[in-house]
Amino acid sequence: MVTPNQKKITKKMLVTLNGQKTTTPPLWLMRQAGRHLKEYLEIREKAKNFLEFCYTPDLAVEATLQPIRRYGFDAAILFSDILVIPDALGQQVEFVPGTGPKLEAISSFDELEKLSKDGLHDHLSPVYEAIGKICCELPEETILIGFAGAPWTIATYVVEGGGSKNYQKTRKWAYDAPDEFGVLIDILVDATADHLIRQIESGVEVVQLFDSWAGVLPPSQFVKWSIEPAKKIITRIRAKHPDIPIIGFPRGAGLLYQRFVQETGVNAISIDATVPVTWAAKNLQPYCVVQGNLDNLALLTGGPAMEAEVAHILAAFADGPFIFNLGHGILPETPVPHVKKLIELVRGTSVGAA
Ligand code: 1CP
Repeated sequence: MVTPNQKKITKKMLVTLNGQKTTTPPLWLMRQAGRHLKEYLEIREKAKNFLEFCYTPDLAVEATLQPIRRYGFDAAILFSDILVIPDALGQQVEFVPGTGPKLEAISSFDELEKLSKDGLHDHLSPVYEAIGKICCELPEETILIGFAGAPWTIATYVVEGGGSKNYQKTRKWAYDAPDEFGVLIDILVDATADHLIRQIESGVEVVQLFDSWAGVLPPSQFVKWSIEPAKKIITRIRAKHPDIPIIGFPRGAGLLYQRFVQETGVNAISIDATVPVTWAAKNLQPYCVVQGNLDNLALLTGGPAMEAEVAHILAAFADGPFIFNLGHGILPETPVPHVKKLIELVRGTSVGAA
C-alpha cells in the first residue's frame, strides 16, 4: 500500500529536494506567471489595480495555473507578490502602472509603530484561500511553491518607499543604528515566518525566500541582514513543519552563497546567472540542492546562444540533485517559443502546440 508520504515523494520536484538525482532535472521558471503570457494580460484587466488582483482568489488561482497549462512545468508558484507583507502590516503600498511599487516610506525608528501584525492573517486570507483552490486544480505531478520576500529585501522597499538603485537610505540606517534597524528586520522576520507557515498550512509543498537585493551587502552586513534573518525564519518554519523543503535565493551573493548555505541550512539554493556553474557544482551542490541559473537574457534571445548556455548548465550539475530555473525572473518580452525550446532542451521531449 502507498502511504500519502510515499505518494508525494514521486513528484519530481520533491524527489530532487529530497536530495536524489532524477533522469532529467525538474524545471520551473521564476516569474513564470505574468506579463510574458498573453492570457495573463487578458485577466490582468479584470482587477482595478495589482494588489486587488493578488487579493482576488479566482484571479490569483487562474494566474498561477496559466503557465502550468501552457508549459507543464514541474512546479507552480503561487501568484502573489512580496509586497503584500508591508501592505498587510499597515503600510500604504501601491503599484503605479509603468513605474512599479510605491510605498509611504518609513525611515525612522518612531515611524515603525505604524506597522502592526494584528490584522496580518485577515488581510492575507484571500492568499490562503487561493492556495486551497490551486491545490485542488493542479495536475498530480505538479507541486505548489509558496514564497515571501526576505526581510532585507522587504526593508529596502519599506525604507526607500519603492524600488531603488543604491538602497542608500536603508543601508545607511543599518550602519548608523543597527539596533533600531534591527527592530524593523525583526518585525519582518516575524510576519514573514507567520505568512510562510500559513501558506504551508493552506497547502503549499515548498517555500522560497526571495532576497532579491542581498547582493548589495558587503560580507559583515550580509551576515547580519540576510543570513541571520533567514536563519530565524527557517527555525520558526521547521519547528512546526520540519519536512517542508525551503529554497533560499540571496540573489547576487557571489562567494557568500556558500556561507548562506552552511549557516542557514536551506534545502536548496537558487543561484543567479553570474555564478560560475563549475564553482557552484563543487562548492554548493555537495551540501544542498542547486536551482538555477540560466540568464533571463539568454532565454529572451533564444537560438544557439541559449542552447549553449543550457548545455553548459546541464553538464555542470549532472552529477547531483538539480532544479533547472533562471538566474532571475523571466522578462516580459520573452517569446513563448523560446520557453518551449528551453523545456525541450532540458527534458528531451517537446511541449504541445498552443
Ligand atoms: O501585472 C503587472 O504589471 C505586475 C507585474 C508583477 C507581477 C506579475 C509584479 C509587480 N509582481 C508580480 C508577481 C510576482 N512577484 C510573483 C508571482 C508570479 C510568478 O513568479 O510567477 C513573484 C514570485 C513576485 C516576487 C517579487 N515581487 C520579487 C522577488 C522576485 C524578483 O523578481 O526579484 C520582487 C522584488 C517583487 C517586487 C515587485 N513586484 C512587481 C514589481 C514591478 C516589483 C518591483 C521590482 C523592482 O523593484 O525592480
